[in-house]
Amino acid sequence: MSSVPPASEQTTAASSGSSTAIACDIFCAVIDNFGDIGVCWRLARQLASEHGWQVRVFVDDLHAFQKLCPSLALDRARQTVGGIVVEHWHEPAHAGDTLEVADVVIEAFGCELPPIYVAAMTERARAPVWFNLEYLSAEDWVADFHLRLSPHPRHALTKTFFFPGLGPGTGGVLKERHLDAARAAFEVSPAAREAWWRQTTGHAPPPATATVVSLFAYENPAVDGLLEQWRDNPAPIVLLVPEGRISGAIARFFDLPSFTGGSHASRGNLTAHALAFTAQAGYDALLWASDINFVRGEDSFVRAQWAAKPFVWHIYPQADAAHLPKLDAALAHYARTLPADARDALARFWHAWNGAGRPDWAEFQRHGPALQRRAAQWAGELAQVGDLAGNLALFAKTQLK
Ligand code: TRH
Repeated sequence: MSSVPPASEQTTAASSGSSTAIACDIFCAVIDNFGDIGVCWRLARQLASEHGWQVRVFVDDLHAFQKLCPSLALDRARQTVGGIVVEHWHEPAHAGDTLEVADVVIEAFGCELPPIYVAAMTERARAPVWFNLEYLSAEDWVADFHLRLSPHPRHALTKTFFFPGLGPGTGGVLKERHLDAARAAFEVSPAAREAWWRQTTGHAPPPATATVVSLFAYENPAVDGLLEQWRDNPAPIVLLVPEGRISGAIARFFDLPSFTGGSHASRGNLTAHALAFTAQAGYDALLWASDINFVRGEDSFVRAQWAAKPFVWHIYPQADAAHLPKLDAALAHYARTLPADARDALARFWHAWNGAGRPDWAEFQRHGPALQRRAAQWAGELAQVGDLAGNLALFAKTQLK
């Protein structure tokens, strides 16, 4: 499956809540951070709002979820948020208060479904469409494994592997239908920009001579050298740091006890604002308001690509450096048509940010115009692979016919 489903296949949102709507259960075990629930929640919202599916999310960590979705109650076993049912999946065997099996079952990132739920799946008149939604990887093998089937060893059930990816033949990545229009509206509106800066940082937008950088990253020893380079940069740098794992290093640089939301600091040509963690829907505006985005993990990495600005990826580190081929695979797509010198500079910077070398900001900036052009072009190329939710919904519908 390599293209966006035609509009006629997609526009079923009006059926939301009706008894004919496709029911979908998404199971999400949070390993760490926000990406597991971040991806599941974005997918859930899109399947509900754009495809009219009745979605239920089982998630085992409501605290992580609440950071992305502040209206979530921590003490409720079952609640409805924005039309989506959220079940606190509090033990591996738990499968909801009432054991209903959906038409489509998505097991995210290899989490194991409750055995009682799998048993109930076998009793359904028609077996549900069962997906194992994998982590995103830009590696070439992904297209070969996308949509491969895995028959259950004991039951008459088949699981389909659904692989997100950046290239043709993969499941693509999540992209809401309204996203480009929302970004364009933000970018052409000085009033929206002004309001965003005042609300998010408490300050007016910086002058056009400043380079605005958003910084969402894991702990990273390379940040100290980068902060020094920003401090000594000939033109102003405005740094926007959502509070999190890198905040301690920023605080140390500025000799502050902490750098939590609402903190500000300056040194030389560097001004930094700490931002409170926003609800998920608000994160895109941070990327749109910035000139260069440092992102991490999976979901913010994807959002940076749709923001069409140059970005630097702090990939989720894995044992035995298993993440490094994934980093290079992403670079191979993203940097494909860049002139050789800009491509090398980008690769050096990404590698340095991921532990190999020292990031050279001046070199990165020198290639700014080429990187900006490529970022915009790449967003167009990536869109050709199709939106993951649309691709998944289309495949599920063909199975349910
Ligand atoms: O939090 P992450 O590091 O998640 C990671 C990855 O998903 C990784 O692949 C996975 O193996 C690991 O978790 C367990 O980064 P990611 O994927 O970017 O998720 C962050 C989410 O947080 C994303 O949905 C954007 C959201 N977010 C907000 O909602 N508000 C904010 O202020 C910020 C900074 C992020």
